[in-house]
Amino acid sequence: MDVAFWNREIETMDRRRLTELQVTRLRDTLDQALHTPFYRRRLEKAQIQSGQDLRGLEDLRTLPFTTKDDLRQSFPFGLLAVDFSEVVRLHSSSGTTGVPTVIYLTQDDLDRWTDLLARSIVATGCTSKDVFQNMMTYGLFTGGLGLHYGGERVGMTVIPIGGGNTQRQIRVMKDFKTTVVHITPSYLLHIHSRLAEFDTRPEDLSLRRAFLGAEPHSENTRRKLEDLYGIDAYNSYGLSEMNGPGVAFECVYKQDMHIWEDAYVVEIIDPATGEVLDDGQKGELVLTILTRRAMPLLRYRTRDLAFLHAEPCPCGRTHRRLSRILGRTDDMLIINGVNVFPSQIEEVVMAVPEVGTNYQIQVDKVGALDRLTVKVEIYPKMFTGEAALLDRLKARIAEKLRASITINPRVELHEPGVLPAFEGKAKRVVDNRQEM
Ligand code: DLL
Repeated sequence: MDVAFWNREIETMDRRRLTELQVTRLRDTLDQALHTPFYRRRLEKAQIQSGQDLRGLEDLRTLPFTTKDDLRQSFPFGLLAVDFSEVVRLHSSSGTTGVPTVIYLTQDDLDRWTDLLARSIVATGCTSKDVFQNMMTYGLFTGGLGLHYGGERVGMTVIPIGGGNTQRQIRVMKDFKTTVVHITPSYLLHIHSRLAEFDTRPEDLSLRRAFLGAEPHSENTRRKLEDLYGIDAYNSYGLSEMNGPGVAFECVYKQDMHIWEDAYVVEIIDPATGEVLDDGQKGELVLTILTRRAMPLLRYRTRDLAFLHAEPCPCGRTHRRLSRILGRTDDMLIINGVNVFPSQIEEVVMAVPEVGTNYQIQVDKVGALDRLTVKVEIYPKMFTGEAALLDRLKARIAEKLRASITINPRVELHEPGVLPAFEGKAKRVVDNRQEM
């Protein structure tokens, strides 16, 4: 396998030097954090008057976590560590409750973020010869602009098309022979279901790679997309609080995502107790950003559940790898007392060959009990057969789900195009219990 680097020195740095670099950057970050009212209060309580008070990385564990609520309460400027005139860009997410959180970047911050993205893109084997169609939303969301500048830095031809307008996406892919797309997995699934309508087969495209991110997806979904389009798909993880995409990205080996440890201190904690867990143990990902002066964030609780691999990757990069996101501490469904993660359901349905490109999870209250319904779209040809075949398929899917999540769901089979489609992040769970 060909392995290319954007910054070989940093990407393959031995672990001891990498830790030293983290400590130096962490000290600077603490100094910077002391410029904000929020962290000044907190760090003084922890007896930190300057970054030099930090003896080593372990000392970080003595500091309290930062949460999304802290960000909201500090809105708009409580976590800003530079003069506002130094800020060249801000990004924001409205979140489900509507209270915004905002992230600020100086020009240097932006340059360092862009570099992480260039590094990520090159790790997947892309070069300046690629034609890159960026189908993520541009704007306050970080997915669009983040990869846009990363792509330009690598020298790819960047098509800043943004999300939506499927017909135009397909036409542009054909017109400019797009070789790589950046897209949510749900939208890439959806585009496939519409190719025929626009007289296009996957072979008519020049696509070779996809960067998939911004939402959870299973290994089975990746495989499905790779098969449907004949491409390599790479998982990409990030969150606006940590700049956006470019926190962790898969390399050509596609065995989980290198998390860029020169830019982030990574911890996995037990979400209930806050205790730091070892590599290999599943828990909540906690990140400290080391490369942002405008807005430092220390020990930020992402709510994403994952684990770390420490074993070396064949590509030679020394930065540890982050597993696929297994769920979120806040997306677990409790159905008649049983804990179910939507990711478990996705894993099952996407492995069923008859299932097409869309599904939905619905939970209702029926009397005193919860009822789980899993709705899947199946390929049109399935509806031409006998009804008994459909019943058997339904039973087979229900049985596979029961084996994974231990409860019995109702399964509904639908024709393509019936369930809501998404051009950005998908919202697959409809929990009708909350409205009662
Ligand atoms: O979604 C940043 C991003 C854009 C990442 C484009 C990758 C590609 P937010 O809108 O703040 O930022 O949402 C962050 O999305 O905490 C995860 O729960 C989820 N998420 C992002 N990437 C993945 C992924 C962007 N590859 C939240 N797998 C995160 C699973 C993901 N979940």
